[in-house]
Amino acid sequence: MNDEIEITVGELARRLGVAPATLRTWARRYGLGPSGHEVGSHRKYDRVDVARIAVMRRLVISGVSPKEAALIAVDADVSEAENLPKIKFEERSEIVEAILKALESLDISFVNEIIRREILANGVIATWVEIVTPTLIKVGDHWSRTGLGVSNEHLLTEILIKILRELSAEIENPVNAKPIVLAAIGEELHSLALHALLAALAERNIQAYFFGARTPVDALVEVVRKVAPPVVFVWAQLPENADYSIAAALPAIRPPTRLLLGGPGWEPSRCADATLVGGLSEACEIVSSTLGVDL
Ligand code: B12
Repeated sequence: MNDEIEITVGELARRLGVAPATLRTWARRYGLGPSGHEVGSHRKYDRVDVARIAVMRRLVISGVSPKEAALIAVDADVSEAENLPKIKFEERSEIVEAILKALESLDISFVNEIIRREILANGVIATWVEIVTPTLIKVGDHWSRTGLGVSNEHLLTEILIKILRELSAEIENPVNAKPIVLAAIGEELHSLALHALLAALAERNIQAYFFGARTPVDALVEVVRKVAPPVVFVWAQLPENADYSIAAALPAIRPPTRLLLGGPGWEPSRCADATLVGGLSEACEIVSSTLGVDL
């Protein structure tokens, strides 16, 4: 850690997304003020001050009263990141709100920490369904209502991809001899649900080839010919990307490749030649049962 930092109340306010007036109140009321050099009539915040204010802010974001948060922040051992007080949430919706607020103030490490902690405690599926999906939907709704917040969408995407990728990095003894295939079809750039599926399958030791965004039907046909995967899972977030030609295009092989479709882009009435999957948990169950693996 850099011990040399010294910043003004204005800089700290910008960095943490807290109003300068709030920082002054925290200093006056709770003794969480700057203790660095005096510049003119103002002191600057040093590294320890900044770390304490960050602890205070995160606790307040997560619903702890300012008074209680200040008591914890003043006493916190801020010498190492792992010593920082752990934030407890009462409700899942509080976590979603905390993530949204943290994104607003670009507190990437906090978003990272919450999501990783949830996955560790409750697994990929519960975290994706109860925390990540509602957060993504809120971020998307905010953008479509106001035209703002695209940066939050990008930030959250990058954080999620990094976490989910790490979880699916290495599978030592996969239960399936042949990996399954995961792809987003046509011009589809939305691939997060596929990353979630890859990580949830990895938790179950199921291995997959990840083709990600904008995979053409021809490429999937070629892959099926080459490796005969037991399952091909195809994601379409947007209706214009749902390419229904995929069902007829996949080569008939023995044993057959099972085609699973996921995402709101698919129109159920046009998916008779495949299995349309409604959620992450269901996707894992169908993949497992197709592979003959008990969950
Ligand atoms: C992140 C994001 C992006 C990122 C994608 C990054 C990436 N690598 O994936 C970026 C910034 C690239 C992006 C781009 C665009 N986006 Co966008 N994006 C989103 C956002 C916020 C999350 C997408 C996501 O991952 N959704 C997956 C889950 C969380 O959401 P869901 O599919 O609705 O979930 C339901 C089911 O699918 C199911 N489910 C959830 N998870 C899983 C997992 C599995 C395995 C299964 C089977 C089911 C399942 O449960 C949910 C409840 O029913 C959504 C908001 C939203 N509501 O989804 C907008 C959203 C999808 N985007 C939208 C738009 C318009 C765009 C752009 C066209 C914007 C533009 N003008 O450029 C482009 C299109 C790019 C393209 N050609 O594909 C709109 C689509 C509106 C529509 N229906 O047509 C949305 C809905 C935002 C909004 N509210 O308007 N986007």
